[in-house]
Amino acid sequence: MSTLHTHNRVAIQNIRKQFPALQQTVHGKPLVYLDNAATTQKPKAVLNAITNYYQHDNANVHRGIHTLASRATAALETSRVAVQRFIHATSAEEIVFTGGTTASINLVAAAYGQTQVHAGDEVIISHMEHHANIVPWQMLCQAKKAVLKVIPISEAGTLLLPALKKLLTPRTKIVAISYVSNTLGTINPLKEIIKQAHAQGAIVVVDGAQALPHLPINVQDLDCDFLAFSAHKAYGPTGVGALYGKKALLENMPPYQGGGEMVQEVTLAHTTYNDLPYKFEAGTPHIAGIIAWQEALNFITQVGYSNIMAHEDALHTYALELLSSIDRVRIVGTAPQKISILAFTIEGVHHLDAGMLLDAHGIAVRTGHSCTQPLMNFFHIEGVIRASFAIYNTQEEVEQLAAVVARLVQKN
Ligand code: C6P
Repeated sequence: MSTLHTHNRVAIQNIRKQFPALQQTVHGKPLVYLDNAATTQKPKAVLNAITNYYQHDNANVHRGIHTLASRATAALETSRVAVQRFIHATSAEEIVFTGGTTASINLVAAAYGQTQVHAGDEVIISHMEHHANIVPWQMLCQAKKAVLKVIPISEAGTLLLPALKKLLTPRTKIVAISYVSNTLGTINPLKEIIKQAHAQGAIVVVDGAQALPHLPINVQDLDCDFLAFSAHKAYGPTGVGALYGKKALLENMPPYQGGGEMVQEVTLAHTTYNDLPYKFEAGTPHIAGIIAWQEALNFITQVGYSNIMAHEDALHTYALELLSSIDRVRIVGTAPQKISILAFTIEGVHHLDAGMLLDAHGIAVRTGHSCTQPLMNFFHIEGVIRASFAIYNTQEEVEQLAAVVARLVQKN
C-alpha cells in the first residue's frame, strides 16, 4: 500500500494521540481497534466535555431559572444547532434528541405509523437492514395489519433496485432503508430510492447509523423525510442520537412518549403538548452526552470527511488485498460503492474462534451476525468476522490483522 494514498502518517499519529483508549495494551499487545462500526473510540475533547458538564454545569435542562440550569440548557441547545448544521437540516426544530438510531426508528414507527399506516397499507424495507430497521416495522405492520415487503439483494450485497419499482404501490406508506449497511459496507443509492418512493406518495426513513462516521450528509439534498442516527458510531458518546424529520411531518405526528418536558399544560383531565422538538423529548435527556456530541462533530469537521474517506478507503483496499490473498478467506459484501467495513468468513474456522484468537493478539473485531440475521440467512452463514476502520487506524494494524488471520488458516 502506498503511503501516498493514506492521510499523512504524522497527521494520523497526531489524531491517535487524541484518543486515550487507543494508548492501551490488551493481553500484553498494543490495542488494534477494528470494531469501529460497533462504536468508535472517543477523542479527549468529547471526554473533557462530559467531565466538564458534570463538574461545572450539572443541572436539568429547560426547567430551572438558576445559573447552572441556564448554562446546561444553553449548551444542550447549542448542540442541537450543531447537529442541525452538520446534516444541513432547515431548522433546529427538526432535530429531536433520542437515545440513538434504534430509539429514533422506533419513534417514527410508533408515532408516524400510529396515524398514517392502516390495514392493507405497505411498508418496504430491504434484506440488508440492521435489526433496528426491521423489528419496529414488523411490530407496526403486525399491529396495523399492514404488509411488510422486502427489497431483495444481490450476491455482491447490493440492492436489486428494479425490484423496488415493482414493490412500490399506491398502498406503500413508508420505505425504511439504511444509507450504509453495517455488515456489508454497501452504500445504497438513496437519492434514487427516495425519488421513486416519493413518486408513489411514500415517505422515506433513512437509517443513517453507519453513514454519519464516513459520509457528509445533507438531508435537504437527499430529500429524505426522516433520518435516524447515533453519536457513538461517529466519535461521540453512547446513549445519544437524533431523529431528523421534516417539520411538517413532525408537526402532524402525535407524541411518542408522555411525561415531563413534552407538555404545555396538564390537568387531570387533559394535556396540551409542547412545540417541536420538545413534543418528542419526554423526560430528562442524556444532557452530558448531547453536549459532548458537538465536540465529536467538531472533530469530524476539523479532520474533514474528504480526509476520513481517503484514508479509510486506502486501509479498506489494502485489507481487502491482503485478506483476499489468504486461502479459505471469503469476503462477504463486494459492492462497488462501499465504506470501510470488511466482513469475511474463514472456511473451516468458526467466527467466534477467530475473534478470540484475534483478541489474544490485541485485535478487536466484531464476530457474529452483526444484528443482521436475515442477511446471514441470505448468505447461508451463521456469522462473519467484521473489521471496520476509522480515521485513527493504520497500515500496520491492517498488516497485523492479516498476519493473524493467515496464521490461523495455516494452523487449521
Ligand atoms: N450497529 C454494529 O456493530 P444504536 O445501537 O441504536 O446506536 O444503533 C443501531 C444500529 C442501527 N442501524 C445500523 C445500520 C447499525 O449499524 C446499528 C448499530 C452496531 O453494527 C451495533 S449492533
